[in-house]
Amino acid sequence: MASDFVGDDEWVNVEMEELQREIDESGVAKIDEFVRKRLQQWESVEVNIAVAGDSGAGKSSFTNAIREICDEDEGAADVTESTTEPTPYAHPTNSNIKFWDLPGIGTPDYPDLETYVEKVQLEKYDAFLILTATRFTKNDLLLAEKIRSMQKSFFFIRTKIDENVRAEKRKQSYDEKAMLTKIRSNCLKNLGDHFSNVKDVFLISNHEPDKWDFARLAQAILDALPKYQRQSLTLSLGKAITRSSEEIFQGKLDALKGRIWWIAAASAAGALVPIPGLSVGVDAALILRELSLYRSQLGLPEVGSAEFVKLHLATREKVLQVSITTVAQLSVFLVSYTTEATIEEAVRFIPFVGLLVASTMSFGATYYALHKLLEAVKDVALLVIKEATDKAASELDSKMD
Ligand SMILES: Nc1nc2c(ncn2[C@@H]2O[C@H](COP(=O)(O)OP(=O)(O)O)[C@@H](O)[C@H]2O)c(=O)[nH]1
Ligand SMILES: [Mg+2]
Repeated sequence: MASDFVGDDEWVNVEMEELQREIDESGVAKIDEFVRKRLQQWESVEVNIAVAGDSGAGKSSFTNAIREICDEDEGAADVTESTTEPTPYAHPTNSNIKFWDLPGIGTPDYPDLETYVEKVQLEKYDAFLILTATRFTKNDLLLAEKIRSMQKSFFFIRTKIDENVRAEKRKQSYDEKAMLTKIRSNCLKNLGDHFSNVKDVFLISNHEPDKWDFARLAQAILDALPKYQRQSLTLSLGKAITRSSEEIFQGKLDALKGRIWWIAAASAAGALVPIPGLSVGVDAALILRELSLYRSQLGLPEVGSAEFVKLHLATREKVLQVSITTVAQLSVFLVSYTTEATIEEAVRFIPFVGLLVASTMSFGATYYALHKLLEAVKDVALLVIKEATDKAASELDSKMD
């Protein structure tokens, strides 16, 4: 299915034009280098997310949770002391993605909203998270109004839901869903008439980011960002969040799919490295590097890692099958497929890349190989996720027994 292969049609057209311009300007010779740089571009896109709210709201804990680092780790935000000035916390896998722990409004250095707005420089943030562990304050609302007037995105977040759930569990009439609904509607009441969308309120626990609205929040932040920033944050999110949300998993998959035709173009432009056993040459180094990105992005455990060792034998074997690192292994993997069908898919790119594809076989073969590999890694990743989920469920069951 053609539509399956290209996630974001409109953007592919925009990007193909970008490539065409580059060819017009610099010729074909430098395409390889251009594409390699272009594929790394997401790592240099800056994203600044502001995390606001009173002291004790869970700001530092949130910046740690979303970055998937423990409160005790190096680079973790301190959850024992309050921030006195905006402090950036970079994502461990991408230093251009920063979560800013903002000081509370009403603290000595920031006595009121006016001083706050002046000192904190709201313009520089791409989205705002407003946290509370109890009720949203007047200052929270004023800040949200201010952000809205700047036409930027903001989200209201109620933290420490795990504590509410624990307390509720002690009651005989335990009903988690009803309790969450009540907290949500209390938050809305508390926010007043100006902010009345239920979807804008997120109930989370920073200590259990796989539960409640944490994944929905991560997705909402992504949706609020422009294309390239969204792609950058999507590819920077860690394993736990990716596994806890089908939507984020799919987002990663789409971002990876969107890179394939670029690599096929680079491969076609570069010198061909013939793979033994394949009738056409593809750029094996490019493919292997991309495959390694697929594995890490979709959360496959490294061969030999503690997580890998604990997997079922059959799953381990599947992980091994896609943990290809040499040209010979790649050739064995690909030789079991026939290429014709995908070459047809690739034809739509020919008007653009035709110029540089003296031998179109290389474009088609690379394009095809990467789709097969991504598909294979996806299947294994889903298997690993399912196994992890099943294991967690049975551990919970045995605890309850
Ligand atoms: N149970 C629970 N405790 C939390 C949560 N978020 C933060 N905390 C705790 O609340 C305290 C204040 O959190 P912190 O992140 O430092 O808040 P900040 O002052 O807004 O930066 C710390 O002891 C955290 O461990 C949460 O979602 N659930
Ligand atoms: Mg703090």
